[in-house]
Amino acid sequence: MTKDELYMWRAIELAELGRGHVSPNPMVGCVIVHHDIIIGEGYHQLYGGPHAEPNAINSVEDQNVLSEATVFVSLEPCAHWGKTPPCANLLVEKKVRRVVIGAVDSNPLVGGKGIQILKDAGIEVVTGILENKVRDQNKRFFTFIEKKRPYVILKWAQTQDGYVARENFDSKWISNSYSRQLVHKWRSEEDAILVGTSTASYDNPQLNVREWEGRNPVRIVLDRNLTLEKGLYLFDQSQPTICFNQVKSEKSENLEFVQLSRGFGVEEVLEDLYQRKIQSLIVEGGAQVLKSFIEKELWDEARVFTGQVQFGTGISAPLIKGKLISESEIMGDKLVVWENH
Ligand code: AOF
Ligand code: ZN
Repeated sequence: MTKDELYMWRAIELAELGRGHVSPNPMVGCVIVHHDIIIGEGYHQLYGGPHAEPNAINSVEDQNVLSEATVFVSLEPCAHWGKTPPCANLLVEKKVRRVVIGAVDSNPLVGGKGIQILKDAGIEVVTGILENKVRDQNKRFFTFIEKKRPYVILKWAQTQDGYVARENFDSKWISNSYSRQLVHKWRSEEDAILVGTSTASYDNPQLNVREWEGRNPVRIVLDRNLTLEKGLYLFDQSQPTICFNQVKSEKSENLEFVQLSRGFGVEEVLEDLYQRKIQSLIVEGGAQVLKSFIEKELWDEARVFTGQVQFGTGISAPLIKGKLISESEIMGDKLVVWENH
């Protein structure tokens, strides 16, 4: 690892402290180094609050040495007047000697303009240090900005013999309670969670975070003809819920019916969620809905549990082709994570 990578690693580590508090902004960390000693650190702590760079600059005791210092920042310093003044201007004002950047900010308000401001001021700029790490850390932000849709995570549990449910939708537990707890953690990490009509009606899921601490995602249910019973947990208004359909638009507290008029496909759903600034979505089934995301290539990650049971017959699990990211074992269940490439 080079010195630049080492300090960038620290910036990424700092950025991570913002996870869960800065969305829909990216996580960003900043380290200031003078003669090989870290003299300042900061990160973007809270959505709407100061960015990483001013926090790091303010932490430096002797502001006079900034002109000989190198600033390591995981994301390109911003060039726009947003909720705070442009960070690139701040670095120019402080006359820092060198700026090392992880990834370019794809936000059209920034997109290279921050780098240009620095270069125009005669500051030495290096980019692309641990870029993949930074992009992976902020995969939701980058997918949302670049693909104009939420980051999509598919999740399902299948039996040893490849079924996600019995023909009659009976017997919903395939994975063990530890795996299910992990799923609750995952729910707390995403903006929204989606299920189709069959899953909503047969499983009557609550789609909240019960077995973990954290905030509930927005619940999304697809019910084209509004045939779902209103007594289901999904309609109890206990957390923000959107029901996409082709019948009506109607809004009450925590429950919104949205009529999709242009079509009822995955594209239209994701388009609506993008407009609502939902950056990430976890799709929890059923098989038909999962398959439609796969068919349209509108997914980023798939997390597949294989439990220890066999059904012999039933509804087949989706088939997925992607890059294998990890394989692990959770008390007898197998968990495989795929990435779409
Ligand atoms: C930086 N440093 O630490 C972060 C940046 O609404 P604002 O003013 O907070 O601006 C948000 C945008 O600024 C966000 O979409 C992204 O492009 C950039 N985030 N930039 O220089 C930071 N968090
Ligand atoms: Zn900024």
